[in-house]
Amino acid sequence: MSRLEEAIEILIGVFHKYSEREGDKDKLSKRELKALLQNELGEYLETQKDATSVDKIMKELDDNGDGQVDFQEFVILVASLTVACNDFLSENDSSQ
Ligand SMILES: [Ca+2]
Ligand SMILES: [Ca+2]
Repeated sequence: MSRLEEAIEILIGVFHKYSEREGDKDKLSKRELKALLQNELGEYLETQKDATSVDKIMKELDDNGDGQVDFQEFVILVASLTVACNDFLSENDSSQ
């Protein structure tokens, strides 16, 4: 398996590790989302310590308005973080 394929599998695995905890096993409740953000994206999302930003992220991600974050909605967060991270790394490169 290539590294990218592996990364995709990891992404799916991480999502389900949290989505299976309660309620719908294919969707993240607010509590599940919060746990995922804190445990898996703590370095990227410092602000997650404060509960209002979990609310905000939930609202932004919940495209279909069902109060839960499904995998499709979750990958949008990952994609935008990946873009932000890439921008950050490129900026750092050019300043050297
Ligand atoms: Ca769930
Ligand atoms: Ca949703």
